[in-house]
Amino acid sequence: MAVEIEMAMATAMAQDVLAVLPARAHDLARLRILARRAAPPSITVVGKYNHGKSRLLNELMGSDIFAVADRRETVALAEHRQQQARWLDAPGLDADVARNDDDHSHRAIWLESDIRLFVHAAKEGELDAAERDLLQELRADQQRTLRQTIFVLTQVDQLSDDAHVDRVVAAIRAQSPEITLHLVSATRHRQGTEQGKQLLIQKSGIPALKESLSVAMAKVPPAREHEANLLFADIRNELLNLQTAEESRMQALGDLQQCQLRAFDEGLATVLDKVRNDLQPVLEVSGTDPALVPDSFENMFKLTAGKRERAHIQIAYSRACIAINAHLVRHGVVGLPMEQQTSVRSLDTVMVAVMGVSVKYRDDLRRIFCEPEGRARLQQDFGRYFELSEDRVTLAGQLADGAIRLAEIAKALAALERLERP
Ligand SMILES: Nc1nc2c(ncn2[C@@H]2O[C@H](COP(=O)(O)OP(=O)(O)OP(=O)(O)O)[C@@H](O)[C@H]2O)c(=O)[nH]1
Ligand SMILES: [Mg+2]
Repeated sequence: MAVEIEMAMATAMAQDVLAVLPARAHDLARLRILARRAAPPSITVVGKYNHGKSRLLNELMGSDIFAVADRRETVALAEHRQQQARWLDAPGLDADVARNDDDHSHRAIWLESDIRLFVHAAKEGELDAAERDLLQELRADQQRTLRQTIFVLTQVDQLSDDAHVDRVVAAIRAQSPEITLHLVSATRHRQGTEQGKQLLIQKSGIPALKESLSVAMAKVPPAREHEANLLFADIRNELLNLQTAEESRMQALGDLQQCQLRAFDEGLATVLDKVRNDLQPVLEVSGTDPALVPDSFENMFKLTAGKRERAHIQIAYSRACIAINAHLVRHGVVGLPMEQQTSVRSLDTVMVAVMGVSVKYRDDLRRIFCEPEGRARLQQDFGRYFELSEDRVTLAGQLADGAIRLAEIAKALAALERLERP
């Protein structure tokens, strides 16, 4: 596959993971670099400005590639490939001086490098707080990722005598007992090289440091393997934890949804049973039903038996509505959905939407509340409005969001799998 397509695919897959775990951007970028397992080891310098980082790299490479000066010199990341290594010269760390420089250093230390040369100039004496903190962080990182840090005490020729060197070394050891110190003088190395003085070269500490570097370089391939596995496992575990949490959240929401629905349905059935029983006396009538006898013109303003009966029917119907409405309100069914609302507020109730407004006779009550089809329709129609109530819609929305999130997590896991085993 063409390299460009491969890279585009890797980017897309990383995006799938990032969509769920945005905080893993750095780890994914690092994995991207680790994907090129066969690339030469990247060696970078870490330390405060003017401590001799660039010059140290030049001595190690044997050529003056990086700019050296007696002031703040390196301000961006520079790299050079030589001797099966990728050498990275980074700016000095001094956040208060220039933030951008620190970003470059940060990139070199945490993203690009396999091996870090921690550089500290001997004439500065012991380490300051920022150096100690960084060293601590690098040590912790080495334990976790197996990326190595080598401590280099530079410019030792600047100290007056060996006793002075011993004092500085002792002070640093007291601060950081675990570190192995490499005492180095770039100046001596240069002089020794130019003048062909082997003793001076040896005394410069550069050959010993080169030795340590080649040991460290040999450890880079397994370290990269380890680090990549570690990062993949970390990310996968985080995704799996999210998945488990999301699944149990969904399960709980689903249970709640079921439980609420059952309570609504069963409660409504109980209310409708009671309504049916309460209606029985009203529905029983022997002989001609007076409610069915229409009023004559002359009886228009008189209280007839028909009118009284129809009033009874209305009262019974109202009672039934009140009982049902109490149940609806208890379960949060309080109004019609927006799209069903009319300009006549009194008609904007679930009760009217389901039952209509024309209940006049005993037959109407019987049909609506007592016959199986009528009951089934009430159960179904009120059930539908229950699902349209605010809380139920919110709950359904949460479940839908959860399903989307679960799909995103599954996609991220699949993408991670493919990134790990392309
Ligand atoms: N005497 C002596 N001077 C050195 C040695 N190493 C570096 N220097 C001098 O220290 C100064 C700073 O060296 P650089 O290598 O530019 O320092 P740096 O750490 O890269 O500095 P920035 O790029 O600003 O962070 C230069 O003048 C170097 O010549 C050394 O071993 N002995
Ligand atoms: Mg420099």
